[in-house]
Amino acid sequence: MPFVEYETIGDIAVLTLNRPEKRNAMCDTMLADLGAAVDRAADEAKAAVLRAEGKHFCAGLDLAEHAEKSLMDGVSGSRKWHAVFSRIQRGTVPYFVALSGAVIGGGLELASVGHVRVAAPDTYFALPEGQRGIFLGGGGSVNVTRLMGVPRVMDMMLTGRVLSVEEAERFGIVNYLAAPGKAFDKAMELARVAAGNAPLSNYLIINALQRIHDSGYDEGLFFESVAASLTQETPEARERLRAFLEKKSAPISAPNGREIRE
Ligand code: 1HE
Repeated sequence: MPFVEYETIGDIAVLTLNRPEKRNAMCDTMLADLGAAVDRAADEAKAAVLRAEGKHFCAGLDLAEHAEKSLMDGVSGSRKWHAVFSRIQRGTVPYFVALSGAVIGGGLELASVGHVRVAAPDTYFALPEGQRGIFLGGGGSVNVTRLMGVPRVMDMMLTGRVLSVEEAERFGIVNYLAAPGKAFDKAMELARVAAGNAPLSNYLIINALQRIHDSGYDEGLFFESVAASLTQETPEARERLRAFLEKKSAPISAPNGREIRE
């Protein structure tokens, strides 16, 4: 059995971390299995959902395996995490991550390279690298800090602070709070919506937005204009714009259940 199961449901690839007896701690084999599943999803799906078997999403790096590694193996191991995670973050399909239980260390680094995070009420987040005598190695210095800022990551790493799901939402890690046991269903619902988007728009959303944000003001605006005109030229865009103008696609409605004032 691979440590990451792969299946497709319609256009959606579902990747399931499957090492619950070790709380889905990421060993080398599991990382390789994740990479293989990510590559399949890129070929076969229009969107992907990443979830985990068992109560906990991921307890981070497999510390038992890590404890035996040489310095050089540690560095190349970290680079392998970066390579696999980059194929999620800057790949061809958007990832919706369904979270529950512990999202610790490398587990949070993994969650942070998804594009949208949905969390059940029992989810909690920690970065105990300081207490373990190690450091982030799965891209968290770049990606977790992008989500919630360097000061909050520093606090978590220095003090062992554990974030509740509400704090994590406030800090920008969690996009959606799901009902108990419903994180996967909500992630699937969102993935189905994204799978219906024009593929080039999705590609640019996941590949261009952050790069534009990272570039200079002028370069960013220039890149945006080029990306906008590229999408506009596709037959899909023309068809979708026409459908809206001919009132064949639904208009956007106000969010359900929220008070709307005139
Ligand atoms: C593990 C790991 C692991 C569990 N590596 N084996 N991550 C951590 O510091 C988190 C460490 N784990 C925990 O704090 C707890 O396991 C949990 C809060 C996640 C879950 O607690 P619980 O009571 O449900 O499970 P448990 O009894 O602690 O663990 C069950 C088994 O999983 C046990 O093995 P067993 O053989 O005794 O049954 C644990 O040893 C094993 N296990 N977590 C190895 N992480 C790219 S750099 C990223 C750097 C980091 O990720 S640092 C954070 C590491």
